[in-house]
Amino acid sequence: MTVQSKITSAAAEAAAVLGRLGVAEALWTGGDRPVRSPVTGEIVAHVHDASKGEVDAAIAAAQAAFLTWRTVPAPRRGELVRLFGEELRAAKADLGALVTLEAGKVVSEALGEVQEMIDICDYAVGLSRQLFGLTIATERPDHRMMETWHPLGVVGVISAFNFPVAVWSWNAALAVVCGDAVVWKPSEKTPLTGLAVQALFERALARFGDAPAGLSAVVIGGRDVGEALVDHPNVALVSATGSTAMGRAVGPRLAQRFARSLLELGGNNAAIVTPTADLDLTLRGVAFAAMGTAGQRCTTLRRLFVHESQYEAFLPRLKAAYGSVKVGDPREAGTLVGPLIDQAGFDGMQQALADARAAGGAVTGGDRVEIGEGFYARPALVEMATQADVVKRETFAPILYVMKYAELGEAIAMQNDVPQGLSSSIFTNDMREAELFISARGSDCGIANVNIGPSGAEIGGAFGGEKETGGGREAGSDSWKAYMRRATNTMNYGRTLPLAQGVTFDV
Ligand code: UN1
Repeated sequence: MTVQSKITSAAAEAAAVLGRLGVAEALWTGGDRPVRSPVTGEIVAHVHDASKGEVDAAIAAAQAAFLTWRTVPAPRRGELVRLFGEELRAAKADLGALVTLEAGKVVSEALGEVQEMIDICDYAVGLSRQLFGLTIATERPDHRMMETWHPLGVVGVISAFNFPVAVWSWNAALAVVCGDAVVWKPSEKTPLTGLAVQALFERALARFGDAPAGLSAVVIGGRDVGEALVDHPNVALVSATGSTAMGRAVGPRLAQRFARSLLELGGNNAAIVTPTADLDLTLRGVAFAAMGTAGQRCTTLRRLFVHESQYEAFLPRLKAAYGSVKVGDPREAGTLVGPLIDQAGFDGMQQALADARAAGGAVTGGDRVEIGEGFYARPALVEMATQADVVKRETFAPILYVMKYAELGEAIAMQNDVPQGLSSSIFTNDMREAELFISARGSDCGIANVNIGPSGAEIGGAFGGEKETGGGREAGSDSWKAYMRRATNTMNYGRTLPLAQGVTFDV
C-alpha cells in the first residue's frame, strides 16, 4: 500500500527540539550508539554509552546525595518535584515532539505521555505531606506502637521504549519525595528523551537551590549498563519495565543480593464484549486500546472475546474501523497509528501473523505501509476459533485476536488462561456480569475495567499486574511504599517492663 504523505526529515527537528530542551550537543553527538527515529528511519543522533566506571560513579554520587536528601523534610522534597512539574508544563510541546520523533507516538498520545508525567508530579507533591504510617494498639500498658516510613536509598530505573518518559516519572517523582536518589537507564531505543528529561530535572534542581548533586542521573547503554545497576550493592531497589524475558533476568539477580525489585513486564490484555454491551462505546474503546500507540503499550488490547449474539453485528463495524484508520507519519494531523519502533518490531508482527494463519486464523490487515525508511503496518485483526499458542504470547504490535464465546464463565476462563496478568476489561450493562468480572472469581489481572478498554490508565491508581507481568505496582494508591522502608517502633513510657505474650524473665 502506498501513502501520499510527504515525510519530512526528523534529524533537523530533533536537533532543534533537543536544543530548546537544553540538552548539551556533546551528549547526543559523537557517540558510538546511533539513535534512529522510527518516524523516518533516519539516524538522528549518536549518544555515548556509559562505561562500567561511569555507572559506578553515578551510583556513588546518588548514594552520597541520598545520605543528604533523606534528611530534608519530605514537603521540602516535594517542592523540587513541584518545580520539575512546572518545567514539564513549560516544555510539554517540545518534550512531546521528542517523544514523537524517538518513539513514534502520534502527537496527542505523546502530549498525553508528558501530561502523565505532570500528573504524577502533582500527585507526588501532595504525597510529600502524606507519607504516614499507622499507630497500632499494643497489648502492653504505657506503650505505644507505630510505624515510620524512611527513605530507602538509591533507586535504579530501567524503562522501555514505549513509554520513554512517563514510566521513569512514576518512579522518580515518588522516589524523590520519598527521599531517595534515582539512577535511570532508559531504553537503548529512546535515550534522547531520557537526556531531555534529565536536562529539565536539572533546571528544576537549579531553581530549587540546595539539592545534592547526583540526586538524579541518566546512564545510557545496553544490557551491560542495566546489569551494572542491577548488581550494584548500593542500589536498594530496581524498578524495571519491559519484557518478561528481561524481568526473568533481572528478578533473580536482585533476589540474589536481597535487593528489592519492582517489575512491570509483559501484558496480554483482553476485553469481553457481552450481550448487553453498548456497541458504539465498545467500538471506540476497542479501537483505541488495540490500535493506539501502534499496539505498543503494555496495556494494549490483544485479545477480544465477543459473545456469539453480538459477533455478526460487531465484527463488520470493527473491520471497518480497522480499514479506515489512518496509518502514517505520527506528526501529521489525523494520523492515529504511527510506526512500529523498528524492524524487529515489524518482523515480530509478521511472524505472529504467520503463526496465527498456520493455526487457522483469518487475518485482516497487517501489511506493511511504505513510508520512508520507517516500519509502518496496518493494524491486524485475526479471527481465531480457539486461543492458540500464538494468542497466548505477547507480540508487541497492533494485532487483535478475536474469538467468539457462549458463556461468560468460559470467556473469563479464556481471558485468565495466559501467562500474563496486567490488564483486562468487560463491556456490559448487566451489573451481575460487571461485578462478577471484577470479583475474586473474575479477572486475575492487576487492572480490571468495566466499559472502558484495558489501556490508558490514570496515575491515581496502582499500575501493574500479576503472574508473568511481575507483580509490581507503580504510580498511585500506596505504591509509594515500594520506595521507602518501614520501621515498626514500640515505645515504653512506663516504669516497668512488661514483656509481650506474657513472657516472664526476671533477673
Ligand atoms: C506501558 O505501556 O508501559 O495505562 C504503560 C496505560 C498508560 C501506561 C502504559 N497509562 O496505557
